[in-house]
Amino acid sequence: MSDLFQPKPSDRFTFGLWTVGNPGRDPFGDAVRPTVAPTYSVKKLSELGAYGVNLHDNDLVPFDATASERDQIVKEFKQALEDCGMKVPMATTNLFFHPVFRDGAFTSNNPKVRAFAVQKTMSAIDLGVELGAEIYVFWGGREGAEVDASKNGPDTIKWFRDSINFLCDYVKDQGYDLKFALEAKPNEPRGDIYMPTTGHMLHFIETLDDPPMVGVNPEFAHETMAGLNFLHGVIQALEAGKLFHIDLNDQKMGRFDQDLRFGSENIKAAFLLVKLLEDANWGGMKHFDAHAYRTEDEEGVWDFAAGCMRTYLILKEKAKQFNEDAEIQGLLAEIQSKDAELEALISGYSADKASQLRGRDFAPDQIAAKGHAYEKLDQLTVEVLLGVR
Ligand code: GLT
Ligand code: MN
Ligand code: MN
Repeated sequence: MSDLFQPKPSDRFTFGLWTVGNPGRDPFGDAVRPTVAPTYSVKKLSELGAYGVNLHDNDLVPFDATASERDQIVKEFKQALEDCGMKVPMATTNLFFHPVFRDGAFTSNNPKVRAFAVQKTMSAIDLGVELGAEIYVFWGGREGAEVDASKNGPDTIKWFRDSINFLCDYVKDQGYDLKFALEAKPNEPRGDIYMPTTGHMLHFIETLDDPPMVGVNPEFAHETMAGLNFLHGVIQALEAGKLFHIDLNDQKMGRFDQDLRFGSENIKAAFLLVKLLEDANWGGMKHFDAHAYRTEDEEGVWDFAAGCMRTYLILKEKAKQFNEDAEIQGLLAEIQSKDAELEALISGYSADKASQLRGRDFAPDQIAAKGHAYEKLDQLTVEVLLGVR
């Protein structure tokens, strides 16, 4: 098999400790795999060629650990990272598992819970920074509702904003070099989650005290659950300079949050995503937020992890092939034909341009008569993916 698809740390692939450590528990059934030690995941992932691991505070330090237990755990974990040459580029807070968060964390009706959530996040930020994280993710799994009558809706947005603003200031006050990335999800575990899509988050960010400090962490499965086009969400975030992090996985539309192996379901969408990131030379971490099928044992988990990275690299190679294919590029040049004079006319308003524009005859019926050759382009794309070109 080609070495081209062997992951290397320079590919910047990361996995959450909670992904390869997922024991396969679901709402209907118990764990099917033993829990693995974080230090073991670090070792196994480094052998597979990953760059690093990401974590929630409680993926590493149990919720009820004492200060000295915490320090001992962190010390051993740091040693494992060093031994394996692995990094922790992203960290986050578990604000969803403990029953105290059953009605939300930053958006709980109870001010004590909201304050505890901010306190817990401050400690988790300290932990993340101690481990070297530069991106801090906020996924509000419990920030939602089943009973909308229970909350004054606008308060929930305000509370969420107050918490993020507070934590941004905390980071600056500590002198940390850390940026925040907000991750949207439409539902699950709540019946409905507030600010359910990347688009909602992009707007919310602009209402914060320090918008440049905050970006998004879109997840393939989450936009797909909502029936949206993930690629379009990522494009908008990228164009806005807000793609701080990305959660790669796969998902069938209209299902529960499946977190499937990257590229296992929607190959064309995964291809176009990889092509987008590679063409843009995006410098962020390629983070896999997925887990092995519940049918798998430990060996299946490492097959899953290797598969995520291998598929990304195969799709990267396909993107290169697509970009070098003379027929495809010729077709694209025709499809995306330029007209410098007209483009200048409609960019940047002036009264003179408006009157020039009013005087032009575009012969729309003539333009409309011509097909766009997208059938041909899509077939060529599919053939690249199927390996016959
Ligand atoms: C959880 C969730 C993910 C988030 C993780 C970060 S935890 O597994 O399903 O989408 O990215 O909090
Ligand atoms: Mn995620
Ligand atoms: Mn998910």
